[in-house]
Amino acid sequence: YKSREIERRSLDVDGLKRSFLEWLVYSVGKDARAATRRDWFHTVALAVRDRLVDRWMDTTRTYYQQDAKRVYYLSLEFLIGRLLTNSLANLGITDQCRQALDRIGLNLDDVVEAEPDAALGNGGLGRLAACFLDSMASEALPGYGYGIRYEFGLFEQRFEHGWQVEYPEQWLQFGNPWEFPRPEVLYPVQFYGRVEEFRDSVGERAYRWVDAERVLAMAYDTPVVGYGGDTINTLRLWSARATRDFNFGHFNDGAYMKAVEQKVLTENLSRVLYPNDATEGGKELRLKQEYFFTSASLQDILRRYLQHHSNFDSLPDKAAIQLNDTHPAIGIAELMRLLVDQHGVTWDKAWDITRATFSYTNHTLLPEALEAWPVRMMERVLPRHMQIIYEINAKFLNRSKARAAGDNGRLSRLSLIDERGDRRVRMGNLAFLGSHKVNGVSALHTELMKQTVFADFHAEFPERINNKTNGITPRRWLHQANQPLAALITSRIGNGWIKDLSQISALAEKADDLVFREEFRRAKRKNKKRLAAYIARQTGVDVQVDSLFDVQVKRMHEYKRQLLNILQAIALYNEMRDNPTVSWVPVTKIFAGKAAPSYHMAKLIIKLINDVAKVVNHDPSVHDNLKIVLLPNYNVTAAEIIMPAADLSEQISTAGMEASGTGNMKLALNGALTIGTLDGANVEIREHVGEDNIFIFGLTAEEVNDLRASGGFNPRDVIASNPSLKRALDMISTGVFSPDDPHRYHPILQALTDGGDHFLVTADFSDYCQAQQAAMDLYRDQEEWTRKAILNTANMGWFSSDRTIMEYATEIWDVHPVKPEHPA
Ligand code: 26V
Repeated sequence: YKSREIERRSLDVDGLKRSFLEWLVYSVGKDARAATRRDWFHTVALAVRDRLVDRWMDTTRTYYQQDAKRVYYLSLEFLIGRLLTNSLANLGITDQCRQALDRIGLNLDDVVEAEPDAALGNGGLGRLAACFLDSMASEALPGYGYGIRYEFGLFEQRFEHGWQVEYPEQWLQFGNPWEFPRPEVLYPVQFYGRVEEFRDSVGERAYRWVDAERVLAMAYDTPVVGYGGDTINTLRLWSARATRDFNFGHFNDGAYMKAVEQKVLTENLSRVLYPNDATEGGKELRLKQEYFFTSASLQDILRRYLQHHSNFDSLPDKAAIQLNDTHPAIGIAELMRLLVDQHGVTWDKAWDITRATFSYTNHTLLPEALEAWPVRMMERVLPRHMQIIYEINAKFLNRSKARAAGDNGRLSRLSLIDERGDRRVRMGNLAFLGSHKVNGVSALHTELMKQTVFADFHAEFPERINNKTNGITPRRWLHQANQPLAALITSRIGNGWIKDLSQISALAEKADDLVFREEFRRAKRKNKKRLAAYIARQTGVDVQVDSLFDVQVKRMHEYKRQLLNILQAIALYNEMRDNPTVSWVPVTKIFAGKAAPSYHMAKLIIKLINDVAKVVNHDPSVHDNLKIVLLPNYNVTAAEIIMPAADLSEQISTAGMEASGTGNMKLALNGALTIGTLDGANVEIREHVGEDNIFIFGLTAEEVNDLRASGGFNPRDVIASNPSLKRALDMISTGVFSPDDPHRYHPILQALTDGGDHFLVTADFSDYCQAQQAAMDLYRDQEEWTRKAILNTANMGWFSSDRTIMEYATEIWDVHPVKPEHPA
């Protein structure tokens, strides 16, 4: 028995191999001859999981014993992707595992491919949460992620006749070896009902929420392995369960079937991730999801706190709760409710505790993405919370009245309730008011927060807004995803950069080293070959490995301007056809990204890219000098293949609209040069890599603002004065790319002309084309290009999410590293 226990922890090749064979038989229930690739994945994952458990428990126990201050990252999304490569690399047993599998006649890379991609998020916000989990564990910070265990992650995207079609993403279909169900960690969460007033024991007015419906939240824990494997934190995801009343109630007259039906409906709460990252306003199920996971998480946090404490005075010294956007902002009202209604804390004290505990990150300024729940709905679904929000609002506006000095516009803008039209609760205002710190995710975005959405709040609380520029984990995005480059870097500067990315700056001096450049190119070429094979498999298009890989990968959104990119591609296509004897730099335009299922314009842009690609890719007159591909089903796993292979990184949003971007960081770290606007973190990337090593174009945020304000922009004039733009648009409007339906793109053309071109595609077109030309010209000079690419990689150290997370830890959370203690 004892030796078996040791075997479970063994990290050497023999021990791993024995574990694999044992797991395959006794847990997966297959013999080696019958085992599928998926069986082997489950086998290896379970055996690797064994190697985490002791250290996971040591970590948790140490936090408990030291009563350490914890940080709780509340997020409706965690885009974690696959975990096998990640766990092996962070444990440092990739080679041993590869050899052990080798001895069984298996290839680790094939086994890895059988893991589904955990896509519990839409895009940047969800992936940021996953990078933060990795960084918290790697920095030994006592950090917990809290979210929802969606049964269906972000939809699977396929193209049918060039149109996006959505399919359910059934990532749990074959079981999830990484999660530990905790059927005993169960909290009730209520909805609907009404509020009753009563007198408490000392005769004070008090309230209770009665006649509500109950749902249970059940925990599933996933270990989060830090680099080196010493700290292993927890991601706790909640799943909706019907209460036992449904299971064991007695039923008359066929009520049994009804009850079971009700059970299914209740459990729909955690069924599916909302696939929209802009508007889902007014969807009751979405509000219920938000409250469901927030309430369960807060109950869990208070339970943990109460193990060591008998009152709530020191809650802010023991718990920091970070709101990832406003999605969990209802938590502010919920903590007030728990403290005041359930634990008898006075209102003022509860409010001080709440504000000292919460902080809030804003991720977008897009008005349509700012959550505002109809008061009527909130009253019905969460009646007690609505009351609490009114109370918070009344106290706040009362206090502000003096300072507002008759400026009623200001007061109505500060209000938690938007009184225009149907009344709505402004969740951003609630999050701001209930937090001691509020942050933006890049320097520019934070500045714009102060000037726009939160201008009035900023005047009221000038210390509250601060910046925390986003980052990415170098473990997943360089060490694991780009093994050729990672190995090259380590061969020159050692492996300290994996844990401390600032060390990567030592590469800068290698930029002039011809041998190093050659090896850098070789690594890039290897990655490009891998991507080319992937493209061929996914789309059937053959691309030239030595062409310039020009990459735009991100959600499909008008503000991200995939349209600008495809228009430039059409213009380039025309130039190539007009001048067939010129020796063109071969270009491969690579797009990938999902559109929200209800976002018709974004879906039409997808169809346009596919239509243009079809024409261009089949036109012999461009001699393979231009290929366009739109890869289906962009997700974390696809990104891991794409990022290392890019030469040029497209970050071309309308200035002022992209809060930060994080794909921009992944691409630059992997040695792509950026072509971009001065938007989001592009501004800071330029500062770090140097303006000679980036292609900046277009209107600035200020110019965009002025242009829109003056109303003095006529896209028709711009189009008329730019023949190549006019020609590209004429080709679209005359059906060159859609002969079967020449009017298909009318909505796009309309938006760019009569629609006023809100995203300033036409305004930035000419400058963008010039920047593209500069990039192509530079690409001819492979030495110079490589030099700049190396300088990009070398100067991206600051964009590690380790840096970001330590800034949160010291400037917002006051949370400190805790080294796990391992019993002898
Ligand atoms: C909003 C909504 C609205 C209701 C429906 C569901 C839903 C889901 C997600 C969102 C959040 C959108 C905000 C977002 O993802 N922002 C991105 O955050 C990244 C990390 O900070 C940042 O790099 C991107 O620039 C920003 O667009």
